[in-house]
Order: sequence, then structure tokens, then C-alpha cells
Amino acid sequence: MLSYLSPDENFLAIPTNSSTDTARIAVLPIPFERTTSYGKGTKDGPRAILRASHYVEFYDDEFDRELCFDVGIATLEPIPVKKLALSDALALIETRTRAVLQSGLFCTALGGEHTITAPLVRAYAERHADLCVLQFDAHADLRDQYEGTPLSHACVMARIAEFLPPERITQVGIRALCKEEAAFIRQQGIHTFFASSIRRGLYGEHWINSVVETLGENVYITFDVDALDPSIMPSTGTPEPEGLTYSECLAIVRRVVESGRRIVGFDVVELAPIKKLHHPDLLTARLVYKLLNFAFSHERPTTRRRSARERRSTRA
Ligand SMILES: [Mn+2]
Repeated sequence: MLSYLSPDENFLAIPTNSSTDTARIAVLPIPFERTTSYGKGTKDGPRAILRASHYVEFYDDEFDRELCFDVGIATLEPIPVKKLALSDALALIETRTRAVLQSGLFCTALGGEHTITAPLVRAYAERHADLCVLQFDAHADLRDQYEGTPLSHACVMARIAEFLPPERITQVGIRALCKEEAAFIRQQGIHTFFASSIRRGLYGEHWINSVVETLGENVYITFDVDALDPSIMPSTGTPEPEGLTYSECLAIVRRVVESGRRIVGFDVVELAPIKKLHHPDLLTARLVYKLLNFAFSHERPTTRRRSARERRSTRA
């Protein structure tokens, strides 16, 4: 049984279609922080996103739609990871994600540090044999170990490359990595789009198409907010200059769905909220809702989902 938050606490503060009985989307808060290296505070990310989401409009002008009422969004209770040992926490994240997916919900996870993406992707990979991962990030996150642990947020994509063929990983916005990670990218055939190469025009004018063409049909998106330029996203542990704009990120995801690919799930991680600086929190909440709009853009707006009983009676 999945328990969910009430309208005064849930994503977007939606009063209706926000229970797991009717909604088709689950927002899964994961306030996990254990290995952050520089700035801290990612454990407060989910709460800040939920709070800021109360000021995001229900209506999306691009899709002329109120997705939250059309499709419904249930916000699940945060996964209680705080008191667990690192490996136990990751195991619990995987189990919970699997349960959400088994219940047929589209899942979007709110981090927390980037480490959570490995158990998330493991659960999705069980359901989609051809799963690809599109990673928005400033950092390659391909270190074998960092600060003494292979489970650091700086190693998350290396852990994923252990169970997912590396050529099914596409990274965009990368601008901070070590020599070993650069070698790993070359040797393993990971598709990496470096920020500086984008700016220098090395992928050409249509670089967004080139990013999307590396992907297969079923795409999981992991969005580390530090992919964005620090001028618009200062609230993250390791902000790096020369980042992507909000519009560029949306253009990439828009191209993913326009090309007929399917977003099967996503996470947004590494928001470390700064007190009294609320625009990055609002940006992140809005990003989550926009990604949901993209993920459901292949479906025409419909009225409320009918219950199984209603569906049976119309078919009879
Ligand atoms: Mn990262």
C-alpha cells in the first residue's frame, strides 16, 4: 500500500486527483544525503521542491493543459532513508521504486544526492530491457571511487554502467571530470556532450538533435540541477560555470518526445536549497512539472481516468 501526502503538502498543492487510487503519476521524495562533498543540503531538496511547487501554475501554455487534473499526481510519503546505513538506504530506494512501478504509476523521484539514481535505474531496467539514460549534469559522475567510497554521488554513473551497457548512457552539459573519467568515456563508448564543445560549435548547429539521436526508444532522464548554469541555479553542492540554460534543457527533452521516444521515468537531484533564495527552488519545481508535461505529451488530454469498473461497463 502506497501512502500519499495531503493537498496541503503534495506536489502543486492539488486538491483533487492526488490520491494513488486515481492519479497515474507518483512523485517520490527521497531526502537522501550521505556522500556530498562540497556544499551540503541536498536532503532538504525534496521539501523545498514541494513547497515551491505550490506557486507553480497548474496550466501549461505549450500543451494547453492542466496535466495535474487530466492525469493526476499523487505525492508519496518520503522514503525514510535517514537512519539507514548507506547500502540499506539504497536497497530501500530500489524496493520502493519497484513497488511504485509495479502499481502501474509513472514515477518521478525528487532527490536528494545523485547516488539515488543507481537504485532507481536498476528498478526501471528490469521493466525496460532496452532502457537508455539521459543524464543532465555538470559532472560525468564516472569515478570508480570518490573520497573512499564507490557509492559516492560522484560515482553514480559508473555504478549504472556496471549493469547497463555504457553506450546506453548519454550525458549532456558535462564540464568537470578527471582524466580517468575522460578515458572511461572514450573506452566504454558513453555518449558525452561537453558544455565547452557545445559552446565552441563542435557538435554543429543542430547539436540537440545529435544528443537525442544517441538515445533508444525508452528513455530514463536523470536531471542533476548542476547541469544548469550557476547564474540561474546557485543552489547545488558543486556549481560549475558554463552551464546549460533552462530553455536548452527543455529543448532537448522536447526533441526526445517529438522524435517519438518515450520518457519512462525521471529524477531531479542535487538541489541544495539556500535560505531566502527561492528562485532556484521554484525553477526546480517548475522543471519537474514541465518534464511531466513532456512525458505525457503523446497522450491527448482526456477527462478523468475511468475506474476499472467504469471501463468494464462501457466495453460491455
Ligand atoms: Mn551528478
